[in-house]
Amino acid sequence: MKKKGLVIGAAGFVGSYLIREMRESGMEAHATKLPHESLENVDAAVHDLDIMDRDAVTALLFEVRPDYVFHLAAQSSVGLAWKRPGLTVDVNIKGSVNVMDAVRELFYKPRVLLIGSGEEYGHIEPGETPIKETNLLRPGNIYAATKACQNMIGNIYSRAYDMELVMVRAFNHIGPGQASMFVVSDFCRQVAEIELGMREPVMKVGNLAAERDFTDVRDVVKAYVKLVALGEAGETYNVGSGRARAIRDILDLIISRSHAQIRVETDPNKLRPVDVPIIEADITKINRLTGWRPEIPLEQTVQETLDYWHRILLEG
Ligand code: A2R
Ligand code: GDD
Repeated sequence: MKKKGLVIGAAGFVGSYLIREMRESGMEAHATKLPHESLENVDAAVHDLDIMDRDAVTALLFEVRPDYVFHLAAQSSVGLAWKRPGLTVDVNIKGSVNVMDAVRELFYKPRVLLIGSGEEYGHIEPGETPIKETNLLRPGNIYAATKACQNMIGNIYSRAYDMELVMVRAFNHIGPGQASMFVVSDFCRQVAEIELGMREPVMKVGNLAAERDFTDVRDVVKAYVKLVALGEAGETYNVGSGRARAIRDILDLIISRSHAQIRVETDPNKLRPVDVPIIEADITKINRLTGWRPEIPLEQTVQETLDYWHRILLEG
């Protein structure tokens, strides 16, 4: 029998990629979006849902009765979390608890994937990279703290109520369609704007010394589909590439794809009050369980993201 999967928060970056992967793996797909969002051209039944409305989450779960739930809905920007801490806490903690409570009330036990972040590890001591799931969490920003909290509550619910909750710590994921508030999409958009004569040949950047672990979103959603079926209840799995890259090297790679003469300037607005120096995943745990490892090279993702911005900007 076909498994039924429900993606909560599907109108963001990851959602439509995940729906495609679910369909390819033979799942029936349901997806939610906020009422003001649009989610078109996806092969899924689409429902409106605000996870802050606890009763609405319960009603939808009773209506859809999914075998698998992918909980993506979040305030997902580290940068925005500094400016909107209350909103970030509400959506990422209270909203997630609403989802867990609604699942708990069901008359059966769906398997649920809670998407957290590599940012949960925060400050990493020398010798702790690549970082394992068992490492101490020292979140260094508000977004990271909310995701660490979701992870801890997920762990508690899973054991206390014998629920099938599986936690993910996703490291930076990138690809065509990502909002330009995230670094790779931001840099690619700026280069495309320069090439199309829409801005001066000057790129505005933030902290180039940070090192982050980047994975193509299409690889990330493959990991999610494997983990929702195979992940052990109450366990946490890193999803990343296993290799950190300096943001400066990413910038150089993106600029090297352009013929334009580009100058780079630091924009103080893009610097964060605190920016963890390095985040790099150890992906042994997920690899041992599922055989997953990422396949798409960074160079390909960067090129496709540049092409994406050219297309979007030309379409106006
Ligand atoms: O904030 P918006 O308007 O972009 O909507 C986001 C949505 N969302 C909500 N959905 C239901 N009820 C809410 N109260 C609520 N607040 C926000 O969740 C957006 O459409 C979606 C999350 O998508 P993105 O922000 O594009 O995140 P992405 O990159 O798809 O990442 C998926 C997950 C998130 O949990 C991240 O924190 C994690 O992976 O890295
Ligand atoms: N956005 C942005 N813009 N970041 C910049 C820039 C810039 O111009 N210049 C340097 N950076 C640095 C940031 O300071 C940070 O160290 C790094 O690039 C990555 O920033 P983002 O792409 O904004 O992502 P993030 O790491 O803060 O968060 C993303 O990854 C997390 C997983 O590690 C998001 O997708 C989160 O939702 C996700 O959990």
